[in-house]
Amino acid sequence: MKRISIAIAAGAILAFGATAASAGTLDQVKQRGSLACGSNSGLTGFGIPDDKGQWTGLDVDFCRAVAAAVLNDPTKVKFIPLTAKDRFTALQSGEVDVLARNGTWTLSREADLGLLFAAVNYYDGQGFMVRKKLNVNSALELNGASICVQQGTTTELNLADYFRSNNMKYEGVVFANVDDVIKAYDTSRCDAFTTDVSQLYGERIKLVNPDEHVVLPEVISKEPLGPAVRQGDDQWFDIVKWTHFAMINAEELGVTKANVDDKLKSDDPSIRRLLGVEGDFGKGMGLTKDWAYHIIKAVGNYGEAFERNVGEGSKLKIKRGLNNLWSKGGIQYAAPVR
Ligand SMILES: N[C@@H](CCC(=O)N[C@@H](CS)C(=O)NCC(=O)O)C(=O)O
Repeated sequence: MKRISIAIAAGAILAFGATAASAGTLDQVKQRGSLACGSNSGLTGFGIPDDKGQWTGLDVDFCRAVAAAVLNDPTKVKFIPLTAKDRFTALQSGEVDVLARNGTWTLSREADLGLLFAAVNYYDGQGFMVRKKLNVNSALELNGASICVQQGTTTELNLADYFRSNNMKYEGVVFANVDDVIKAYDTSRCDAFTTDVSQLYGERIKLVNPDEHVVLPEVISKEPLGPAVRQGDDQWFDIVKWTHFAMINAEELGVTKANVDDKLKSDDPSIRRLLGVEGDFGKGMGLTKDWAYHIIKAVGNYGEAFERNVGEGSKLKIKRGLNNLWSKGGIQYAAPVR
């Protein structure tokens, strides 16, 4: 008898332990009054504070959108700078509620690290940058090259795969810190720099003479970048996922930061549901019915966030490409609000 009750008690503690550690993120965020967002702290277009200490970027805006949905206030976000190496542990340990930091969705990051990627807010792929004066026109001409790469990234692994499958050799010049990678490349300690293509454009700006460098045409991997959460809290997973979907649906329906108030009067049933004029689609997630209205009012739709941070309205001038809506030749597609 005694044994059984000890076993039951232990089971109860385990079950309780699991719940306390993982579930209830929404309540924790509400109680704290702010969202802890794991961010990149130096990546133009995705996550970086400007001269006035104001955080900017596509991932930064994503966290603001989550805060708008949950706390009705996009400013209630604490951005926690995380390097490539320490980002997943910070999410696992509960230091951050969401990790929105140019992270690639992979099987092992979900199944082995106990995480879930909630959406893809930027479809990317890995590329190479070289000095123009090297006269290299293709990554296939890089046999024997030295290549600067950051540790703890998918980049490091894809680099090895690419050279192996093309029967080429390279010398990896590897650093844990991105600034060291950039410095090494900029001072010619390596012939090429490799990372996700969006990041090549973001990092090129930091070089002494950005115009002296060129991004090679090959894209050697799939890098679906998106926000991640811990496993074990389905409600929170839904909130993060539907934040992205709300931004995509808003773009598809022509709802923008500027016209969202007018759209409250729209007769279109899809717009009425999205903005909470008809039905209550926030309730099931523990949110108010106008959760998506707050997102759009705060950061705009996905297209607006893209253009402002990485597209035509930014220094990067990246084309929408794969990140265009599915109805406009891209692959951004959201499930419907109904
Ligand atoms: N998407 C890839 C690469 C992401 C990544 O961390 N890239 C580097 C190179 S630009 C970076 O952001 N470093 C910034 C830092 O560690 O502070 C991944 O998830 O592994």
